[in-house]
This record gives sequence, C-alpha cells and structure tokens, in this order.
Amino acid sequence: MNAFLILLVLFFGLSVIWQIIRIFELTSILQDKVILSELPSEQTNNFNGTLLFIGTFFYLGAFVYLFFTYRDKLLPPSASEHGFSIDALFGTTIVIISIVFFLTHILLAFFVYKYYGKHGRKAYFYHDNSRLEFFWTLIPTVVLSGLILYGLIIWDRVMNPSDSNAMHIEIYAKQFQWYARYPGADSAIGIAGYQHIAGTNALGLDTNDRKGWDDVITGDLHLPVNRPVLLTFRSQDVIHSAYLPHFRMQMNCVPGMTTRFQFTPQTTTTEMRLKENNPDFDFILLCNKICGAAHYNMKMPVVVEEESLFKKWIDSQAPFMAGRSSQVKNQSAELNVLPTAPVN
Ligand SMILES: [Cu+2]
Repeated sequence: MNAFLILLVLFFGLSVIWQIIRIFELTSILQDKVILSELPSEQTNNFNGTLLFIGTFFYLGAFVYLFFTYRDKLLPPSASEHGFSIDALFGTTIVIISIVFFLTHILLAFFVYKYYGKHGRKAYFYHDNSRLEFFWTLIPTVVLSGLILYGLIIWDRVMNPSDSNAMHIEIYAKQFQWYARYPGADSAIGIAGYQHIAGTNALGLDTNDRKGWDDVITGDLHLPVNRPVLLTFRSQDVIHSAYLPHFRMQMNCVPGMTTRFQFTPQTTTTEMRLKENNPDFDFILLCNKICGAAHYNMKMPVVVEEESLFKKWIDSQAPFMAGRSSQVKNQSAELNVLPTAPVN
C-alpha cells in the first residue's frame, strides 16, 4: 500500500511538472500569437470538466462516508453537565461549515463542467459589484460572529461556574503518574510545596500544616455523581495535561503554579457501562501533553459513583499523616487525635 501511494505521489508530482512546462511553452507562444492547434481541444476541456464534476461528488461522498464511519473516534459520549453544551457547540459548528463546504464544492464542480474552455467563448468580466461584495462580506461576518459569540458564552459558563461550594480535589502530576488529594474531614487541603518533596512525600505536603494531616492521597480518582467538583492541578516536574475526555475537560498542570477546573459529573460508571453496553468500561484521566518516555502510560482510572458509595470509599482510605507522627516537630500531642489507617 505504501509503495503504491509513493508511486501515486510521484506520478502526480511529475504531471504537475509537465503541466508547468506546458504553461511556459504556451505563454511564450501567446506572446507572439495564439496558435489554436497548440491549445487543448474543446473535447479535452469538456472531458476534464466532466471528470472534475464526477470527482467532486466522489470526494463529497467519501467525506460523508468517513465522517459517519469514524464519528465515534471524535469524542466519547459526554458524562458531565457542561459536556453537553460543548457537544452542542461542536455540532452546530460542524453543521454550518459542512453546508458551506458542500455548497462551494458543488458550485465549483458545476461551473467547471458547464463553462469548460470553448474556442471563441470569452469570460464575462466586470470590474466590481459593490452589492455582491456587500453580501459576501456581510453573511460570513454575521455567521462567524454568531459562532464566536456562542463559543464565548459557553466558555464563560464553563470556566466561571456559579456554584461555589464545590468539593475540592487536587490532581498532582509527576513523570509518569497521577495522584488525587482529597481534603479529609476538615474540607481543606493542606499547604504543599516542592521544598517538602521527599521519598515518602511525593506531593510535598507541609507536615507542619494541620490542614494537611487528614488529607487523603490516592492513585485513582473517585467522584460523587451530580456534585460539583473543583479540581486544582499541580505538577512536580514538567508540563503535563490532565485530560478527562468523557467530561470534556482538559487542563495543563504547570510546575510552579496551580490551575483549576470545575465541573459536575452526571453519569456514574455503572450507568455508563449499561449505556455503552460494555461491562469493562471505565472513565479515565489521561496525560495529553507529551511529557517524556512513558507519557503514553500516564493515566489514572476515574470512578463516578453515588454519594453513599463515594463516602464509603473515601472513609476506607488512610489519611496522609497516619503513622508519620515522627515527621512533625513539637506537635506530637495534637497528632494523637488523628485517625489511624484503617485495617483491611
Ligand atoms: Cu504527562
């Protein structure tokens, strides 16, 4: 197949060169006078026009076929509240640009077919037509402004959610792993910074900050359904990008700064398995920024579940400070109030 394609490219490449040489020949002739026998015959022009007409319909047919065959490769089904509005925006844009795409190509094919080169036929020429220019400027301006405005409204709604009591979870990226950090009973995540990173403290939590003691760090992300979650992102080393395709969410994780994204999952993993008719289905968080040799493998499973199941899961996780009292100076008395790691 590859060899065939290379031959095809060579063939078309050589034809282009040959045609260019022909054009040079013809222009040099035209500078003297037109020799009719040197011009392509009417028959050839008609044949080429017809071929282009048929070819265009073949091309448009292939477009439709490929679009519908590979449609499911565009994006997986949406599972978040704002995801549906993003899909509607995407769908509207595709429909509008497809209509223009089809119209212009059909017109192009029709004109080439209808007005093929005939000896003695001269193209109708006029210098300008302000009315025509007015409309071909106005219509695209209105349509494109409408699309941009629509996109801006959606963007504004997605990026500035009104609900301020979202559950806060931190997503932490490092080559080539993801962590999720939950706030624990105090609903606040503790201070963290690169200066505290150690072998047993990959996220760099400041052990002197009490708020961090009950934080829960996990290797998979559990989310309660229908509850707004605010994700904040940090990175230890290079720029990663947290991509949650089913929730129409992607955010860069940049070393030295915190980024954020808030959304509401609307479909549980169990519901999605039924919907997709796939008992092995799982939501996923992927790295979508080439970040090193094992980038392809940098992913974290995501579970969306009912609030009660979520609570059960989070309660079964060990808090960060469980079994590390020796790491805190002068505060060992206070540590006694901390819950210990659950015994499984
Ligand atoms: Cu990465």
